[in-house]
Amino acid sequence: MSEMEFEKATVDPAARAMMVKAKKIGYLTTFDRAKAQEPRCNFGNTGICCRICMQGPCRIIPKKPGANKGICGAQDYTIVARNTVRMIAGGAAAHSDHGRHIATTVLHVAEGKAKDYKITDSAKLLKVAERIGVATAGRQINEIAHDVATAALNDFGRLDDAPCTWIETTVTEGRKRKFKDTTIMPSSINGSIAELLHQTHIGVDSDPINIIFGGLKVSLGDLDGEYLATDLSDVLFGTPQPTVSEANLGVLDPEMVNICLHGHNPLLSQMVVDVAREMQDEAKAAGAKGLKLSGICCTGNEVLMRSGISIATNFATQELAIMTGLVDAVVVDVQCIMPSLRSLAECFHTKIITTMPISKIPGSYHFEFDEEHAAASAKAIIRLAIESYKQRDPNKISLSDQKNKVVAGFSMEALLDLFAAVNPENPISVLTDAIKAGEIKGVAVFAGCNNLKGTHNENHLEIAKRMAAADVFMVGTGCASQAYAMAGLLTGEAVEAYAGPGLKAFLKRIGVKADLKAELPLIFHMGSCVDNSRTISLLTLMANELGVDTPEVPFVASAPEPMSEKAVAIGSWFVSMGVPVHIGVIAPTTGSELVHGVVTRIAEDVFGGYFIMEPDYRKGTDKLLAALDDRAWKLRIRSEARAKYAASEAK
Ligand code: NFS
Ligand code: SF4
Repeated sequence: MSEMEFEKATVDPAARAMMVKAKKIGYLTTFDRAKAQEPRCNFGNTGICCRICMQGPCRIIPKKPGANKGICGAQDYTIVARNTVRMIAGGAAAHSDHGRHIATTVLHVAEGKAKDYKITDSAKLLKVAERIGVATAGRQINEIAHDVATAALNDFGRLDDAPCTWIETTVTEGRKRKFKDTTIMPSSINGSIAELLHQTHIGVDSDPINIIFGGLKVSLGDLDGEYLATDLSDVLFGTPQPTVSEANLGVLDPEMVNICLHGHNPLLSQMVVDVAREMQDEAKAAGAKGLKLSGICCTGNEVLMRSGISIATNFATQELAIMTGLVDAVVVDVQCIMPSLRSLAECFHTKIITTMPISKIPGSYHFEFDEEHAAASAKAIIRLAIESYKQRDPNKISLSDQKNKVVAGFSMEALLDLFAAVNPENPISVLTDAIKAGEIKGVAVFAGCNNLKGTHNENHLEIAKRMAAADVFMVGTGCASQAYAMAGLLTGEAVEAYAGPGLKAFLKRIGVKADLKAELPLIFHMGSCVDNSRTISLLTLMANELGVDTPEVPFVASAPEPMSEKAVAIGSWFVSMGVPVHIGVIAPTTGSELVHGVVTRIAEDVFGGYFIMEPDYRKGTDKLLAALDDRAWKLRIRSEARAKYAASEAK
C-alpha cells in the first residue's frame, strides 16, 4: 500500500501510522486483504448465488434460458430472500447465545453456584421483575433473580405460542398488535431460528415475502435476546453511569502490562477488570508500573460503560493494536475476532488467549473460561499476560501519540437522570418537547461495525458531524461509538466544534442543571451492540410520551459501515419497529428487484420502517435528515389537527 492508499484505507491517524509499520515488516493486514479480494464476484455481491444445497452453487443469469433459475427452479427473489434471512439467523444466534450465557449465570448465582459473581444492581433486578410480572413483595433477591433468569431462559425454548416475554413487555401496544397481525411475534428465540433454517431449506418456502416475514420474526427474537442480555448484564455488573475515559492506540502504555479485552461477553472481561485491581503488585514485581486494560469491539464497550476502561481501537484496526508491539496479551471470547490475530502475534511477543469452547484459534493459548472458578480463570489469564510482558522486545515498539478523551456510560437510566435534572416529573418530555419545539430535529442512533468496502471510520465520523450540525440528538453503540471515541466526538469539545445552535442550546440546558463531573458529549454512548436494546427503550418511551406509535417518532438509525450478520439482524428489527435504517453499503439484495424493493420501499407500508442503502456519506446524511424532517413535520401537523379536533369537540 502506498501513502495515498493508507489515506483511502482509514481516516484514523493512529491506524495509518501502524499501517506504515505493517508495510515495513511485510505483514499484510485486513486492509491489504480487502484490496486483494477485488473485484468481487457479481453473483455474490447481488445475492443471486445459491449454495443452500450441494447441487449448487447456482448462479442466476437472467437472460440465459435455463440459467435464469436455480437447478431446483428457485427464482432470483427466492434466492436473495433466503440468503438475506439466513444472515439474520446467524446474527440472532450470536446475540441471543450471548444473552443465554448471561441469563444462565444469573440463574446459577441465584442457586448459590457461580460464587465469583453476585447480583450487583438489585434495583434493576426489581425493575425488570416488575416489568415482566415476577412477584417481588416480601421475597429474597435470590428468589427474584431465580425467577427472572428462568423467565429469560424460557424465551429461548418456549414450545407454546405465547409471545417472548422481553418483547411483549417492552414495546408499544401498537407494535405488539402489528407483530401479532403480521405473525412475526416470536415465542421462542431458538425455535424461530430453527424454523427459519427449515423454511429456507431447499424445496420449502419459495415465497420471498413469506421468507422475509420469517426473517423479521427471527430479528425480533434477536431483539429479545439483546434486551435480556442488557438487562441481566446490568443486574450482574451494574447499570452504567456516566464515566470518563480515553480511546485510541495511544492508551497502550509502554510502562504497563497491556491486556486487550476483545470480543463481546462481559462475563469474562468484567471479571478480568475486577481481578486486575488486586493484581497490580504482581505486574510491578515483573518490572512494570502496573496493569493496563483496554478494550476492542463490544467487550471493550461493556467494560468502558461500567468500569471506565479505555478503548484501544475498533473492529477493522484490531490487528494494528498488536502492531504497536505493546500488547502483551489479547484476551478474546466470542464474535468479531479476526483469526489473523494469531499469525500477526507471531511477529511479536503478544499472546492470544481464547476462552470460550466455541471460539478457538489454532496455535493460540486456550484458557477455557469456567464460570464456577471465574476469578481464578481471570487471574491465570492475567499471569500469562505478565509473563508475556517480560518478553516484550523494545526494538519492536511503536508508540502512538493518538488518544482522545471519552465521556461514556449512558444507559437509559443515566439518560433519564440527565433529563430529570430539567424535568423531574417527566424526564423524557425534555427530549420530546425539544423536538416538538423544533430545537432539535429528532433522534439518530448510530450503530454497527467497520466495513472495508469503504474507508475505515470515515462514514461514521462524517455522517455524525453533519447530523450534529443539523441539530440531531445522537446516541451510539458498538464499533460506531468506538469510532467516535477514537476521534474525540464523545466530548464537550466536540459539541462546541460540531453541534448546530439548537443541539448546543439543548445540551447546555441539560448540562448546566445535571451538574455532572464531565461535560455532556456530542453523542451519547449507550453501550455494546446488544445494548441497542437501550435505544429501543428510548424510542418506546418517546412514542408513549408523544402519544403515537414508533413509526411516527422522528427517530432514525444508521449503521454507516455495517459488516456482521448481527448488524443485519439489528437493522431488520429496527425496520419492524418502524424506523428508517440507513446502511452505508449496498446489501446483497439488488439481484432481485422484488426483494430489494420490499426492503427499501414496501416495508414502510407495512411496518413504517425501511432500509436506506447509501455508501456516500453526504447523500446518506441527506436521506436521514429528510426522513427526520418528514416525521417531525407530520407529527406537528397531526398534533395540530388533533388539538383542533379536540377544541371543536369541546364546543
Ligand atoms: Ni456489533 Fe460489536 Fe463491532 Fe460490528 Fe462486531 S464488535 S456486536 S458486530 S464489528 S459493531
Ligand atoms: Fe441450486 Fe436450488 Fe440447490 Fe440453491 S437450493 S443450490 S438454487 S438447486
